[in-house]
Amino acid sequence: MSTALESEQTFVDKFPDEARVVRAAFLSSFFALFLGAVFGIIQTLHRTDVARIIPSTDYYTVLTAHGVFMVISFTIFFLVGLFTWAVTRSLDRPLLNIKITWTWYGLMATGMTLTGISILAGFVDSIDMSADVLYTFYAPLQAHPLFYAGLAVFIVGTWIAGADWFRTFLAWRRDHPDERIPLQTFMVLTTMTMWYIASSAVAASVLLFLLPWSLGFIEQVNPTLTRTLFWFFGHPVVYFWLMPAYLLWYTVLPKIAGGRLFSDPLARVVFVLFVLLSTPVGIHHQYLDPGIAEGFKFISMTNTMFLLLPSLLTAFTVVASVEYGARKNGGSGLLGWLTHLPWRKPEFTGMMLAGLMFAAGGFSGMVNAGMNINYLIHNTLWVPGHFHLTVGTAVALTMMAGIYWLWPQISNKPIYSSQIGLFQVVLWFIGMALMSNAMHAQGLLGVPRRTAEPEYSGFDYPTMFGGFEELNIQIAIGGTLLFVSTILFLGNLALTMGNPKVAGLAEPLPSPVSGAEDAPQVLDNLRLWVSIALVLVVLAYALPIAAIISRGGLLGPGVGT
Ligand code: HAS
Ligand code: CU
Repeated sequence: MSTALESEQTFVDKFPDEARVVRAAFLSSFFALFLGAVFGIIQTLHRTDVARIIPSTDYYTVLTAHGVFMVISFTIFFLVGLFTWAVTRSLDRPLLNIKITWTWYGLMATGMTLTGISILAGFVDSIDMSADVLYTFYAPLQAHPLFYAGLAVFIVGTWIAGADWFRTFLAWRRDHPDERIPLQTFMVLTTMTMWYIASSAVAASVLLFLLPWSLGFIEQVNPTLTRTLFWFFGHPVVYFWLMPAYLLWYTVLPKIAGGRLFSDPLARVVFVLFVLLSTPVGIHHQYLDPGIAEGFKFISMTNTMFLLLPSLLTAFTVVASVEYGARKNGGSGLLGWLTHLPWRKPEFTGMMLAGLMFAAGGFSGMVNAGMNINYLIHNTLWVPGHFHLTVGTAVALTMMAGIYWLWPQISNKPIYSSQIGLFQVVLWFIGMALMSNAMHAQGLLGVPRRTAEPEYSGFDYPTMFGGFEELNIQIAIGGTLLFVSTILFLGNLALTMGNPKVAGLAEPLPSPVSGAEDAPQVLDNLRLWVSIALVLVVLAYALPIAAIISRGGLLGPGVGT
């Protein structure tokens, strides 16, 4: 029997052991965010020639550290924390064995520490170790073996985390044979399914090629093959970052808006579409690679265009759910309902601004995905412009905003200051609007990405509005605002942790307007979706990979053919 008292319990009241893991994962995530932000500000001021505190020879070390700490460490530690919360909360039962839970957390933390050390050692000339391979780490760039070994340990940690959640789900299933999979657990299981498929390729690339090559066991590798295996993983990984944000948009944002999720079935459809379509599209990062036939690139483009669908459905469902809340609270009119929303709450405004920016990021993604226009923007600063809207805002800002709602649930401590929180999320939005817009614009001017010295003084009218140098100023100001915003976020969280515990913070999540009972049973048939996903992967990748190996050899030209 669920009593009123129970619904007044927070997550930490009910599941103190799990809450500890969730907090540890979030804190690891935010430690990485801090490091990533420090390297971010160094880099933005260096590239725009505002302040050069590192020699340009260290630029790639900074860029690698920024990328790896942000998109591998910050995002994925947040994900495992959030998913642990979501599975436990929605199944309403503890994880099977908390020791296993701590084991995967420990593996992830150890792996990331090793990888982090190998990168940071690049700054110390007296140590013969470096890993300036950028967060994409494919050949021909080569890192110290510790970099790959750390990554491998980290990924194994995420695999065990997935197994932990699946096992807990199966135990729940035995007790509830006829019930629908609770929505949050459904989201976790589908996302992890995608992750297993995607990360198998990068694991193969690291264990079979990159690590043995870096250890000197094999002399060379086939760079096109390691690039292709990377992008097999490299596209779906962006949805691995995005799905925690979607989970919050679907299941928490409607509650904060004072409403309910509009449609549970539609949410399930979206996550199933991601399982099916996330992987057979990776070649859209390789439109300019020689060695892959145009036809395969065309197939990848077609799949990518279909892959827009789940995000477009998300835009509809999430906005509809928020509108439902606003209208329930007295909002009316075509747009008048927008004034009946809790804009003073940082968790609400942060997620909404993140969504708004994702609409822009989605559009630049559509540009990227077109084979012909891709030639215009590939390897220019447009691409970092794109991903600072997607992972850098849709994901990062949603995660920060989510913490303003989640942290009290997992610690019984109220947020230190909602005002600072509100200021912080708005500052992020302004900083990113400046930085990312200017990056897109510079990309169109032909400014390359991944270079320390983008000196384009040869441009006509370099200082005019929209010219190279003026855009540099926008990037530098934007980057600085983002750094300040991050520090405000971390400071607010640290002060929150110092707050005394209080009672009465519980915020139970409401059920959807259209619930799981309206969703066709087949949506919960994970076996079916995995099988179809695997067939699609084979169709998209078997021939291109076979062609790459038959032309270039398993271990590069002249070897292994
Ligand atoms: Fe991307 C490159 C195509 C989404 C991240 N992408 C990158 C790279 C990264 C990245 C990191 O086709 C660089 C990799 C590198 O280092 O080389 N991307 C796409 C497409 C999508 C897309 C088609 N990307 C993402 C997401 C990312 C991400 C998500 C991270 C999380 N991307 C590409 C391509 C390249 C690429 C090419 C290669 C470029 C090159 O040449 O190198 C789609 O998934 C986007 C779909 C999104 C939408 C938007 C829907 C809008 C919503 C908003 C709802 C509004 C709300 C609030 C909730 C269609 C859901 C409303 C607010 C109110 C106030 C009312
Ligand atoms: Cu992609």
